[in-house]
Amino acid sequence: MKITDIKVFVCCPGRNFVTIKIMTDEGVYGLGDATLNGRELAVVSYLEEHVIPCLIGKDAHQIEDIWQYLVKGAYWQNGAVSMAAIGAIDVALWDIKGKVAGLPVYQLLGGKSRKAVTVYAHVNGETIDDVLNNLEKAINEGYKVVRLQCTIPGAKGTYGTLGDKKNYYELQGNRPLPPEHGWSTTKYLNFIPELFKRAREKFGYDIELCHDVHSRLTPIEAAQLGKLLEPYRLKFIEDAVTYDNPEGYKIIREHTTSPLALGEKFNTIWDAKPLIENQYIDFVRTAATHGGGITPMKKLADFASLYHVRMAPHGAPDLSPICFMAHMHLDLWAPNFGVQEFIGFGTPELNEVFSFKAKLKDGDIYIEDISGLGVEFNEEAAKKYPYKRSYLPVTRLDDGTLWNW
Ligand code: KDG
Ligand code: MG
Repeated sequence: MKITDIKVFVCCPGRNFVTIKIMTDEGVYGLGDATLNGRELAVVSYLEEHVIPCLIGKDAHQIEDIWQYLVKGAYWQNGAVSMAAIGAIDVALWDIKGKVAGLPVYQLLGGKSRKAVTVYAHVNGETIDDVLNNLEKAINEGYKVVRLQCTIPGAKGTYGTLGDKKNYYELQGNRPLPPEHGWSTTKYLNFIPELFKRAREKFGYDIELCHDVHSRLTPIEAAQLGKLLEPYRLKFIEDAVTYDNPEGYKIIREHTTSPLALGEKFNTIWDAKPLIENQYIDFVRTAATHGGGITPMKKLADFASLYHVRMAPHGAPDLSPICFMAHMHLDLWAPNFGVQEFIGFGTPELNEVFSFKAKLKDGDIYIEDISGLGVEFNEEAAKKYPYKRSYLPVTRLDDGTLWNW
C-alpha cells in the first residue's frame, strides 16, 4: 500500500493546529497532529520541504521503518520541530493501519488493559474561594482527579489560570507577540500550600489532586514545595523544575515523598531515560505529537513500566483532537497507565473542524470501537479559520530577568 500524497493543513478554530493527511493508493487515509504551539509554521516547512518528499511511494504499512528512517535518516536527530513532524506522520500511519485492519488502534498495540481512561480535569480560579467553588463543580461532575491552579495574589499573570481569557481556545493575549507575565518564587511558595490545605479541609482526601509548577523552581525550592505539600498528599507535582538537568530531580527526591510528574516537553525517549532509570519521577507526561508518535510512546510506556513509572500524557488545548484520540488508544492499552490530562471536548468551532466519538462518564472517557484512531478532519470547515500568529507568554522576575514561563 503506497503513500501517494501527504497534505498539510493549518487552521485556527480558536487556536492554531497543524494537521496532516496521508493518502494511499488504496484510498485509505490517515490523520496526524503536528501542532507545536507558537512555532507551527516551522513544522509545516519541515514537513513540506524535508519529510513529505521522502515518503511518497513508500509502503504505508512499514510504520517502524518509516519512523527509524525519519529519525536516524535525518542525521540531525530529535528536536521539537522535527519530532512534531515525525509524530504526525507516525500517528497517521497507525490510523491507516487500524483502518485497513478494521480495528481500533488500541487493538494493534495489544488490546485494552482497562475499560475506560481516567482523566484529570483542570480547575483554576483567581482566588482560593473561586478554585474551591470550581473544584466542587468538578467533583459533582464526577471527576476523580483534578489539577488545581490559582492566581498568585499580586502576580502579573499566573500559569494555569485563565485571567481575562474566556477559555483555553482563545489566542494568547489576542495579540501576535508574546504577552509578558511576572513571577515571584517567594510569593508562590508562601501562597500555594494554603490552596491545598483549604481544598483538603473542605473536600477531604478521596479526590486526587495534582498541581503544575510549570518549571518555575530550582531543585532545592522544588524540594521545599514537595515537603510543604506532603500533608495534602498530591497525586503528583508536575514540572517542578525544567528537565534539562536530571540530577536536579535527585535533590527533590532526597527531600520529599510528594510524587513527581515530568515530560510534556520531552521529544524523545532518551530525554526520559535518565529520569526514569534513576527513579526520579513517578509519572511521564510525554505526548504522542511532541514525542514523535505512537511508535516511541509505546517504547516509552514499556520502558517506564520496568521502573514502576506510569503514563500521564499531556492533554493541553494546543494538542489537537487527533493527538487526544491517539492518547485514548495508548491509555487504554498501556498496562502502566496512570491518568490522562483532559481540558474538555472543546468549543463549537473546534468541533466543527475535528469530530471524534468519546464520552465522559464519572471522570472516565470511553471511546467507540471504530477502526483506526476514530477522528475526522473537516477540510472545508478548517478553511474558515485561517492561521493567526500567536505565542505563549514569556515570564520575567520583578527585576526584569527572563524566567521560565
Ligand atoms: O504549549 C504549552 C502548553 O501545552 C502547556 O503550557 C500546558 O503545561 C501544560 C499542561 O500541563 O497542560
Ligand atoms: Mg504542564
